[in-house]
Amino acid sequence: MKRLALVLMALLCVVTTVPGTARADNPIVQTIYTADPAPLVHNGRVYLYTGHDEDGSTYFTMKEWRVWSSADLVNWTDHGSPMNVATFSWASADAWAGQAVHRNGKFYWYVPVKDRASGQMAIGVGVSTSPTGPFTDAIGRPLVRNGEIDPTVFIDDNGQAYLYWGNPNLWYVRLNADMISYSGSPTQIPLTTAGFGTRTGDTTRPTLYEEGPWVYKRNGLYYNVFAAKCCSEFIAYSTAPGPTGPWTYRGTVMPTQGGSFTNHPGIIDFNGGSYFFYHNGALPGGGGFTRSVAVEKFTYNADGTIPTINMTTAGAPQAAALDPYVRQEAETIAWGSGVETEPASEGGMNVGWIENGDHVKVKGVAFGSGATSFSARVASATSGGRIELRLDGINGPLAGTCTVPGTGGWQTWTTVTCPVNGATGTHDLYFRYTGGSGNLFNVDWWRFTAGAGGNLLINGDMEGGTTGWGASGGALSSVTAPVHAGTRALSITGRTTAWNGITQDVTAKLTNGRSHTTSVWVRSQSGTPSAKATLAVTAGGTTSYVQLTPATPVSSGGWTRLTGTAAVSWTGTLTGATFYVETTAGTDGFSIDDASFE
Ligand code: FUB
Repeated sequence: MKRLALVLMALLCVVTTVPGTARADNPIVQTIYTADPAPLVHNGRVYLYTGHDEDGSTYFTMKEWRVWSSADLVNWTDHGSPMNVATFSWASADAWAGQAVHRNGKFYWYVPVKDRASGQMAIGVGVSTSPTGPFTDAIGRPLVRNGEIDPTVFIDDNGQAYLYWGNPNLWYVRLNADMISYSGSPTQIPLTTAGFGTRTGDTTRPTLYEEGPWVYKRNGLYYNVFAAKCCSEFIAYSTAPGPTGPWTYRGTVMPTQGGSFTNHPGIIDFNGGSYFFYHNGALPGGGGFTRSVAVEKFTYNADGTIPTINMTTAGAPQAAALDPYVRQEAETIAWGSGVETEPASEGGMNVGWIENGDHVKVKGVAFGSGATSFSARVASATSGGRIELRLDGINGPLAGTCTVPGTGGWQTWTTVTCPVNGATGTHDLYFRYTGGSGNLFNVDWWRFTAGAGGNLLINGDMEGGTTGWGASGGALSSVTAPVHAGTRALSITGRTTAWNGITQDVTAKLTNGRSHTTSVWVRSQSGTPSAKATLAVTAGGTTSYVQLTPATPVSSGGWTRLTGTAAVSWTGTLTGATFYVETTAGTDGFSIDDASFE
């Protein structure tokens, strides 16, 4: 992919010479070509399942699927490829358009892939306990096989799940609760012009329905958003009063645009906004077989109809600022130029193939009252180079420079740290990589350290074991799994009352009257208790309690972020202040990770 990366770098060099030019954030992945987006909201993050168009393809040459995730719709973390054609021993090729759903504490990923025995396209189902995989073949054979493609899965409010798919026809079947078998036979949805619009110029296909259905329900109305007409496709939709119809054609969602003769829809609601995912040929070298996934924010009309959505290079607005004081993956990228990613020996992915002048942009980084140092996990089989920390542009103010040494191998990791100045407030952060010729170094993760007024918690990422932390009852321990990020989290067990929590003394850190922003990730070990972060402030002989975050249900299936802003003030002499995470009721054990109190 370096060829694409180099072209991108050249393009961005041109862009950055124009003062004030808004930096595009669509397409959302620049390191490879991606297609067929299928978003899934889970535990406060958007997981995005895509295909991968091989470089220079002249057909839908697709060997693997990829997963990305984001908490803000702008900075996307690369989770690599947790499923590929070889995952399905019975499949021979064509890792085409699928969708993943969450049920029974598992993630089921339905995909079309070529069945070796019949030579026909079939629908396989991968399963994993994690949204990022790895996925295994759930049943060891096709779930359904009729030569048609593009599965979408919808679980109705009553628990009945439906699998829809098809090109040139449109099919559905009722999935059983196990999500890997079905009842009844695949049934064809009548493709009437009333239901799916009128296509002209193709007597074999009288309606607009082509492929790529995306079925969901909103406010009691069932939607089927699909790729219409060929070719080039546009995105259209139909609605129905029930999951099996009757469908009524409602018109265009996204006109034919963007330099790819296919398009493919995926729709979610996330943090109160609605988002439409699609693909186009907008990256350099892009086209019908070298596509890229993009996203736009939209608002439903009052009557539930979908407005016409146009492709933009700006993409969706950032849904939440990024916290630089917890470990961030180097492969969390708003826009990358010249770099690629690969699996890292310490887990996850790393950014690699870094050459002089390459850069990565991370958008909307909330430095708050200021960072004092920057650390990064790096490796270099050559003699390393430098990471320049620039604000708001590749040539923006330099907040620090970290020197990366040779470490003896591309996966031989060490942590480098350098001082930081002038990083306050919220900025787009540019990592500008410099050095000699050829590949310089790899980066696995990074983190800033706050000065006074930054993260007031010691060991907020829990990587230092239980250092700084205590428990108000129960047993506190440092655990290696599950973790939210990094290699350690804190766990409390043996709680006998709801206020038994994980605590840290912050008496020396408080300033009377200051407002504090809190963020902490929580996961229960059983049940779904509501958790909250609280500050107990003892002053003038009395103790008062400041609720730092709203009480939020947490589950054992994944991590939930508690976040909030609260002012802290007191009267008299401050004698004690304790930050703690507890539950509102019950005694379920829970874990916390990546906490900041700023
Ligand atoms: O990506 C391969 C095929 O192209 C998909 O299955 C279709 O939806 C179209 O996007």
